[in-house]
Amino acid sequence: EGYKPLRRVLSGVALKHLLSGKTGAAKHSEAEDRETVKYWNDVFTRSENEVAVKIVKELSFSLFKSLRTATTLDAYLSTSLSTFDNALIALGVRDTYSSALNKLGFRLEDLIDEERDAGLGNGGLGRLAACFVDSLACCNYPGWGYGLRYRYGMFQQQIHNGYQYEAPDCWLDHPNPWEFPRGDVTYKVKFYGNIAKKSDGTNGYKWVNATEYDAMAFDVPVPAFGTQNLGNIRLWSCKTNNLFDLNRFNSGDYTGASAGITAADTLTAVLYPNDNTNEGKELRLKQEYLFVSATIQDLVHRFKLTGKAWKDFPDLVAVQLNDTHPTIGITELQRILIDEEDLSWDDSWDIVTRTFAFTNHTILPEALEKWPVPVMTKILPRHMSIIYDINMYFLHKVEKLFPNNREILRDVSIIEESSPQQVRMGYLAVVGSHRVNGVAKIHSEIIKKTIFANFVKIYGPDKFINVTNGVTPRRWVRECNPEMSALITEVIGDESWVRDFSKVAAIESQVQNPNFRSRWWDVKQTKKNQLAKYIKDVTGIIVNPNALFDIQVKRIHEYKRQLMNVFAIIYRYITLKRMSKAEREKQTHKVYVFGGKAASAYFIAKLVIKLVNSIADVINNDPEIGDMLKVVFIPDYCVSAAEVIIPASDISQHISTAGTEASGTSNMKFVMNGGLILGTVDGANIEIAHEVGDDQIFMFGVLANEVEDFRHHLTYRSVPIDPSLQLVFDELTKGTFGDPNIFNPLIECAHGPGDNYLLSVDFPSYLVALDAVDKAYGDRDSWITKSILCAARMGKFSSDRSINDYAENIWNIEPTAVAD
Ligand code: DL6
Repeated sequence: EGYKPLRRVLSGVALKHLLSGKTGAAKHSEAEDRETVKYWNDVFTRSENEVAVKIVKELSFSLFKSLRTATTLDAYLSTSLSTFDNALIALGVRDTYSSALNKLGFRLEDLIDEERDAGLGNGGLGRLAACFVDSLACCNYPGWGYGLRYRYGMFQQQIHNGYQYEAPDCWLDHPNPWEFPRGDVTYKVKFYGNIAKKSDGTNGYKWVNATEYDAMAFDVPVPAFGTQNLGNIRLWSCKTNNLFDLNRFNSGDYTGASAGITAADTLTAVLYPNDNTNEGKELRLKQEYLFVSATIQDLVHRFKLTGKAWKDFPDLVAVQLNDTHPTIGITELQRILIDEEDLSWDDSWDIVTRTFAFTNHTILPEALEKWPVPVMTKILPRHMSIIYDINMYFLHKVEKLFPNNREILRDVSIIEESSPQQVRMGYLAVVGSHRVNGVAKIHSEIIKKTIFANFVKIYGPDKFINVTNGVTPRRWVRECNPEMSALITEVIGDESWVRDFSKVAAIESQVQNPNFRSRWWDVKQTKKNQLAKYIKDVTGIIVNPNALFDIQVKRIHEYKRQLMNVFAIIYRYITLKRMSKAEREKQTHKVYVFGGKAASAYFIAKLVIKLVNSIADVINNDPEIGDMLKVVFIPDYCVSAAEVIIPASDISQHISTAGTEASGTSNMKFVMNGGLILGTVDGANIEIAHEVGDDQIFMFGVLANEVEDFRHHLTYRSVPIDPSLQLVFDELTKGTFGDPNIFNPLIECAHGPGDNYLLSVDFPSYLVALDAVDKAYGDRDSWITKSILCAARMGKFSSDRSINDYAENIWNIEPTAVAD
C-alpha cells in the first residue's frame, strides 16, 4: 500500500534520468529509453510489493553502476544486501541515495524500516557470524559464510497478558530482493539407505538405497566498507520442484503425490529456537547434514577448478566450525576423499585435520551436541562407520600415550557408552581439527581445564588457543549511532576509524574538552529520546528520557539471570514504597528495559518474561512511584530493535553466573556506544574491564573457580536466605504482582538446591553494585568522563581484530585486496 504513490510518480525514464543526472552517468539513447519503459511497464503489472522491491534494486543498481565503473554484476549484488542501510554506508552512497529518494517524495528511513530482519540466527552465535563475515570482507580476506536458508526464522515474539506467544516469522514471505538464487549451484545430498562394498577395486564404500535431495545455493553478497572486496553468504535451500509424484497423483493419491515435496520442504523450513541447548531432534541432524554436505561439496568443486593436487587442499581451503553444529563436515570430507576421490584413509585424514578448526562457544552441558548412535546410523550410515574408524584410530593413539588407562579411554571416546550410545560431537570436532579455540580469555582457559582437559593431555596445550570475540563497528557504531559517529569522525578528521577501530582511542584526548563533553552527552540524550519514542510506539509506555536507562537485552536463559535483575527491581520498588516522599524524590529515576526471546519449550524462561510484565503492570501504574521507576519489556527483540536500544543505554547488565557466558558480545556493543556496564566476572566482561579500566565498570559476584563450591553448599547444606531476597519472595507470595502460585517455580530456582545459577549467592553483592551505579550516575561530570573513556578504549573489540587473529593463528591467510 505504501508504495502506491511511488507507482504514480515514477515512470521508468524519469527514474533513470533522475539517477543519471544525480550521479553523472552517461545519458541513455532513445532506444535504451524505450527498453526502459517496456521494462518498467512490465514491473508495474506486478504486485505493489514486488514493485517496491524492484525499485530499491534498480536504485541500487543505477547508482552503483555509475559510482563503481569497474564493477561487474557481482558487485551489484553487494548493494542488495538484507541489511540495506549497511550496504548504503559500505558503498558510501547513503547521502546521495537519500536525496534521490527525497526527490521522489520518500524518506530513506521509511524504506529501511520496510525491511525485515533475516531470520537466520537466534542469538549471539549467529550474530557473531554476521559480524565475522562483514570483517572478512572489510579486511579483504577471501572468506565466505555458509548456512541454511531457513524459510521461517525462529519465531516472532508476541506478548499477550504478559506471556510470550510464538507466531511464525515469515521473513521470506515477500520476494527477497537481496538474495540471488543460484540454480547453477546445486548439489545432491543423501540420507538413509545403507553402505555396500565397492566392486571396482577403489577405496571406500558405496552409499546405496539413499533418499536424495537437491540443495540449491542462494547468495547474499556482503558489501564492505572502504574496499572493493565483496563477501558472500551462501545459503542452502532444499529444492522441491522435482519431487512431485505424477504417478501417485494420476492414481488419485493426491496427498501422497506431494509427500516428497513436503519432506524436502521441511528440511529448510524453520530455524530451531534453541540457544545454548541441544534438543536432539532428528530433523535438526538432517538440517545440519544438508548444510554441511552441500558446503563441503561446494568447497571440493571450487578446489577442483584450480587443478591442484589434493595434498594442497588445506593450503587453499580452511573451514572454521562455528560451534559443533557443522561438525559432521569432518566426516563428510573424509567420506568424499575416500569414497569418491579414491584417496587412502591416512591421506584423507591428513587433509581433513589440516583443513578444519573448531570454535567452542559454550560449556553448558545441555548445549553440547550429542546424537544417539541409532539415529546417526539410520540417517547417515556411512558417516557413522567413518566415526567408528576415526574413534578407533584415535583411541589407539590414546592407548599408546596412556597405556592401560581405561578411564581416559572411556572419558575421551567419541562414542559415549550410555544407553543408547551417543556420538559426542564436541569430541569429534576436537579430534578432527588442527586448532580449537574459545571465544574469550577466561572461556578458553575454562575449556582447557574442564570439557577438553583430557584432550590437552593428549594433544598438548598448543592445539588450544584463544580468539576473543569482537563485533563490527560498521553496524554497531557507524550505522546504529550516526550521531556519535559524526562526533568521532570530527575528532579523527575522517572515517578511517570505521575500518581501523583502534583509532577510536583518539577521542580520549577530548575527555577534558568541555565542548566535546557536552556534545557527547547530547548525543546520548538524543539516542535516549529516540528509544523513549520507540518504547512508546511498541508498548504504549511513556518513560522519562532523563532517567537512568538500565538495559538487559539478550536471550532469556537462567544462566543469564534476568530473574536476578527482576528481583532487584522488586526490592527497589518495595524500598521506594517504604520511603517518605521527600526521601524518595532524592533517589535516581530509573527506566529498566528488558528484551529477549525464550525458547518455546523453556518453561522457566517464559515465566521470567511473564514476571517482568507483571511487575511492569504494577510498578508503571503506581501513582506513588510515577516517573521514579518504570519497567519495560520490548517484544520481539531482534537486530533492528538492538540498533535502537543499544546506543541509548546508560548502563547495561551482563550478569551471568561466573564461568557460564562464554563471551557475550552485546556487552561490547553497549560500551562502544558509551554505555557503562554492570557485570559479573565472566566472559568478555573481564577483558572489557581490563581495557576500559576498573573505574569505568561495575563488577560483582563470585568468581568462576568458586562456583562449584557454592553449588555444593546450596545442595547439601541449609544456607539461610539473605533478608533482602526474602523480602522479594514475601512480596511475590503475598500476591503483589498477581497470582502467587504462578511464580512459585521462580522462587524455587532462586534458593537452596534449585539455585543452580547462584542467584541467592550473588544477590547481596548485586544490590551493592546497583547502589554504586546510582551513586556514580548522580555525579554527571564523572559519568560523562567514564562514558567517553569507555568508548575510546574499545578498539580491541572490533571483529576485524578477531578475524585478523583467526587469519594469522589458524587459517594462515593474508589479506587479498581487489584492485580499485
Ligand atoms: O561466541 C558467540 C556467543 C557468545 O558470545 C555467548 O557467550 C555464547 O553463549 C554463545 N554460544 C552459543 C552456543 N551455542 N549453542 N547452541 O550460542 O556464543
